[in-house]
Amino acid sequence: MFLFLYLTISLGLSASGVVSREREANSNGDSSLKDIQKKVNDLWQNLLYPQFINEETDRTGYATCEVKPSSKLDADKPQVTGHVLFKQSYPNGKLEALFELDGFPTGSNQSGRAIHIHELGDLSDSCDSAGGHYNPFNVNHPRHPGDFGNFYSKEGRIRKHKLNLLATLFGPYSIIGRSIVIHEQEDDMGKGNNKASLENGNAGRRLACCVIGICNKNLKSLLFPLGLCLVVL
Ligand SMILES: [Cu+2]
Ligand SMILES: [Zn+2]
Repeated sequence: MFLFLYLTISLGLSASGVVSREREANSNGDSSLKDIQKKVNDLWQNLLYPQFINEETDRTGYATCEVKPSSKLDADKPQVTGHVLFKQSYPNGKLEALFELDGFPTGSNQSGRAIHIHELGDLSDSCDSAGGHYNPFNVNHPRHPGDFGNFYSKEGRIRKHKLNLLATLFGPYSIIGRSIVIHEQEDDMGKGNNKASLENGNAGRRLACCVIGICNKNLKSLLFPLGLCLVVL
């Protein structure tokens, strides 16, 4: 009887030991997979944009796009200038952007203006050589990562802070080196019932554009103090 009890207890104990060791092995497996994913991401990021994950920085990526008017515009069109600033913490943060644009007409009843990320950072033919919408996943407009929607100017200015954007500064789908285009007209958000609507939102001519580039943290920390967009310029 005692022998039976002894055997039962010791079998039970060793079985629970096996189970907990298995659990440990599984969680070790999960965490080592996560480690590998993180190492691959870091390696990729380090190769492409080493300054984003320099351990001495705050592991936040900053980018800027200095907007200039298209050189192809007629003289009576708005001459839009300004910048779009981006901020994103590495590796899993959502992109946020601050739009500060000037030069729109000051009258009331201004139409909305579409702003998008376009595929190419090529401004050799001004904004016209920036290509179509950046569309890495081959989807219809307005589901492109750089479809920022419509912006409305007040007294000739646009000031807008957008959070949780789909676009990213990091990895294979980074928007660094691509362009931003500010359009003359409103984006129909894919509801125009024609082919162009699902490609570009029928937003009309390109008023202004710029190429997105990595920028220095110090300037941007002035522009994004404590993550708020209190503009110092
Ligand atoms: Cu566009
Ligand atoms: Zn689009």
